[in-house]
Amino acid sequence: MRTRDGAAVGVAAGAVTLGVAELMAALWTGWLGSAGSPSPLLAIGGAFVDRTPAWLKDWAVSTFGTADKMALAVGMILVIATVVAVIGVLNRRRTGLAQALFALVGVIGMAAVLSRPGSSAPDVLPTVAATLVGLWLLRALPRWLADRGDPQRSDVESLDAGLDGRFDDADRASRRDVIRVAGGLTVLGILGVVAGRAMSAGSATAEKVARAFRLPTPRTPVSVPAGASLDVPGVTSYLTPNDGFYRIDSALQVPRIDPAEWSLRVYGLVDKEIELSFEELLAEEHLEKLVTLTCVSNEVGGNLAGNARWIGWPIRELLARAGVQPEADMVLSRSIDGWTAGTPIEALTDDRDALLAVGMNGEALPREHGFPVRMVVPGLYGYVSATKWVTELKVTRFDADEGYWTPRGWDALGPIKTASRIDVPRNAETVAAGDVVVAGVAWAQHRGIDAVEVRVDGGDWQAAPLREEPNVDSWRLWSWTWPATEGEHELEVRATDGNGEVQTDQIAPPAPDGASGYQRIRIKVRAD
Ligand SMILES: Nc1nc2c(c(=O)[nH]1)N[C@H]1C(S)=C(S)[C@@H](COP(=O)(O)O)O[C@H]1N2
Ligand SMILES: [Mo]
Repeated sequence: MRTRDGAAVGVAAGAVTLGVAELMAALWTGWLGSAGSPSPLLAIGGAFVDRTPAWLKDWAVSTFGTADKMALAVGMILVIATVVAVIGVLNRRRTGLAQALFALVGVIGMAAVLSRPGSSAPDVLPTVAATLVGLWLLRALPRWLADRGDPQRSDVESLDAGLDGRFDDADRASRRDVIRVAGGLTVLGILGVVAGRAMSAGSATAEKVARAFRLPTPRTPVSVPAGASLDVPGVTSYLTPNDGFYRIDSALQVPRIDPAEWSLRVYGLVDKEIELSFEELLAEEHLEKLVTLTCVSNEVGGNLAGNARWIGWPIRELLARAGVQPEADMVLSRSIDGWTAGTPIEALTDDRDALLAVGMNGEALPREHGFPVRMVVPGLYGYVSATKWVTELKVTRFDADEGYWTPRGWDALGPIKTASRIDVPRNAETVAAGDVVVAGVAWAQHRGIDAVEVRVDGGDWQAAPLREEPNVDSWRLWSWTWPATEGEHELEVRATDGNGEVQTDQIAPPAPDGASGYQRIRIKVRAD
C-alpha cells in the first residue's frame, strides 16, 4: 500500500472516531444531562488551555486576540490529523504498533475527559466507543481496499510495493477506491464533529429562560450624561454594546446554566455558610453601576476593554450576611467550569460596589458574558475579579489559595494600571494638513482620570480636553485638535489618574501584571 493511501486510511479512521465521539457526546449531554464535558475534543482543548503559561497566553492573545479559541481549534485539528496520518502509514506494515498508538490517543482523550471539572466515569463512554470504531476501521479499511483491488493487475507500482508489505494486495487498490472510501469516511467524520459540536453548543433552553425573567429594577438607575460621549467618527462609544463587548475566558464551550438550578455557595472563613438561589438573588435590592472591564492581556493601545451598565447586588451585603472572619483576606470565586479568581476581600467590601451582576446594559447577561450571574469589581483586571458563571465564593486567605492564572505566571493581585489610547487617527493613517482631531479613551478604574496629554514628535505634552466622567470606575473620552503640518509625525498619549499619578512610561508586556508604556502612533500628513 502506498504511503499516501496509508495516511488517508489513518485520517479516515481518525475523522470517523472524532465524529462518532462528538455525536455521542452531544446525545449524552442532551439526553442524560451530564454535568461534565464528555466531548474528547473539548476536553483535550480544555486540558491544554489549563496548562497555558503566561508567556503562551500572552503570545496567543497578542497574535490572535479574541479569535484565540479558533486558533486553538485549527491547531488541534492539524496536530490530530498529523498523528493519525502517521499512524495510518505505520499501519501498512506494523499493524500492532499502529493499533497500540491509536488506542493510546484514545486513552489520552479519555484521561482528558475524566480530568474536566464536573465529569464522572460514564462521560468517557463516547470516547471509548468511538476509539473501538476507529481501531476496527484501521484493520478493516486496508483489507477492504485490498479485496476491491484487481488481482490481475501487474503494473510496476504494485509489483514494487508487493515485495514489502503484508497488505500487498491493497497495492492494487485503485486510486479511485481510496479517494472514495477514505475520503468519503473523512467527510462523514467531519460532518459528525460539526453536527455534534453544534448540538451541544445549542442554547435554546438557557436563552429562553434568559428572556423570560425580569431584571430587577435598580435602586440607582444610571443615566449617562450626554457630555460623556464624543461625537467623532471612529472613536470608541462611551457605552460598549453587549454584542461588541470583548470576550476573554478559558471556556471552550460557553457554559449553559438554567437559572432555576443555579445557586451560589458562600463558605470557608465565614460564621455561617450560605446557599443563595437565583430567585433569592433577584429579590435583593440591586444597584446599577457604570464599570469599565479591562483584561490584563491587553497590549498598550489594545481593545480588550469595554464599558457597560451593570445591574447587580453588592457582594458586600452577601459577605456581611455570611459573616467574614477576621483572618480572611481573599475571596476565591469559582465558576461552574472550575475557573477561579482570587480577589482581595477589601475590594469586595469597600464602597466601590463590587457586584454580583445579572444585567448588562439593560439586558440579562449574554451567555458569553456570564449568564446568569457574574462578578464585576471596579479597579481590578478581569482575571482576578470578574468571574463569569459564578457558583461559589470561598472566603479564604492569599497564603492558602490562589486563582486560576496565578500559578500560570500572573500576579496574584492585579490592580488595573492607568492607560490611555488613541482611537483616531489610526496608526499609519494619512491625513490632510490643518486641524486634525486626535481622540480616544483613558482609564484608571476606581481612581478616575484627571488629565490626558498628547505630544507630537517628542515635543511638549499638550493637555487634551476631557469629556465628562460620570464616575471614577469607568473610562473617560478625550479629544484634542492637532494643527498638523505636512510630513511624517509621531503622536503619543498619556493620562494622569484621579490621585494625580501620571501614567508610567515604563514599557512592560502584559505578563505578569498588565502592559504599560505610552501608546505611540505614526501619522502621514499630506499637503491639503
Ligand atoms: N468563568 C470565567 N470567568 C472569567 C474568565 C474565565 O476564563 N472564566 N476570564 C476572566 C477574564 S481574564 C476577563 S478579562 C473577563 C472578561 O470578561 P468578558 O468576557 O465579559 O469581557 O472575564 C473574567 N471572567
Ligand atoms: Mo483577562
